[in-house]
Amino acid sequence: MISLKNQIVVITGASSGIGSACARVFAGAGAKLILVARRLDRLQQLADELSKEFSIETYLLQLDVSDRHAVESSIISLPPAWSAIDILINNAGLSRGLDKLHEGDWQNWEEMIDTNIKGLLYLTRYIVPGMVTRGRGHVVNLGSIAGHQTYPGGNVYCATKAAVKAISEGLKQDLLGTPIRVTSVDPGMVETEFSEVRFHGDRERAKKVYQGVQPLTPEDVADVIFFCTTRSPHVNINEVILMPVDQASATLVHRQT
Ligand code: NDP
Ligand code: 8X3
Repeated sequence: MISLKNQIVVITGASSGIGSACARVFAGAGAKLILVARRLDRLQQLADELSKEFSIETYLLQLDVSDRHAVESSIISLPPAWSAIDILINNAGLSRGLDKLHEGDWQNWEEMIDTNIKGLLYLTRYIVPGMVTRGRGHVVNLGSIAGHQTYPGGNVYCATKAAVKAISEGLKQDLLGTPIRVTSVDPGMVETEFSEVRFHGDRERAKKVYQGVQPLTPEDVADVIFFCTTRSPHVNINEVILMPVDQASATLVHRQT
């Protein structure tokens, strides 16, 4: 297992769910964290907790990952002490709606495509060249079971996660001959703010998604990401699919009644 002490780790979508859980796990290992999200108050609160509990350094980036110019200027203007990024966790993402495609809302589509695909591409494009120059680095992309199996109403969200799968495979191929590692971590059902965001703040509808099921926790996913990033440098874990014991596919879920 390699040490993450003082490694610089960028976590997008660190203000909630899987991203926040990753921040805790990597902080516990002594990493220096660049925390990215739009909600700065949440990042600040997390950073305060982490610096008290683990005495680690954090750098906060209030950033919309779908804004290419903002991503470019944020990465270019990182202070020298923060610019040699070792690990990029492309986690920021969201689903919007569960409408049939022919009845769908184009604003929902654009938000998902802009965040889940373009945002991930922008971070990758502006961070990976430095990794190649320094001869070290690891990119972890948050895919999903939704990138492997399309489910009714999932249409565009599933397409964005299928894109993440293709981008992860493509990046791995393009980085062949360098020591940079690429991993796609593809969870099934994880209880976070994900469903609340999907249903535009409808908490009751969001709660029903997890009713009668023991879903994964964000910590379960962070644990897998930590495992992938701490293997010996010659080992690349390309793809991990994890789901709750109560889930067998994107649509087949066992619920206690
Ligand atoms: P949450 O809604 O809890 O967290 C999503 C995070 O993404 C938030 O921190 C949010 O921060 C950030 N984010 C969203 N849009 C943007 C943006 N434009 N710019 C910057 N940050 C953004 O959901 P999860 O933790 O569940 O989701 C994390 C990832 O895991 C996503 O990519 C999701 O698709 C994936 N995933 C989730 C599963 C689940 O069942 N929960 C299963 C499989 C994959 P803020 O709003 O402050 O910007
Ligand atoms: C999130 C999991 O199955 O709700 O990617 O799409 S699912």
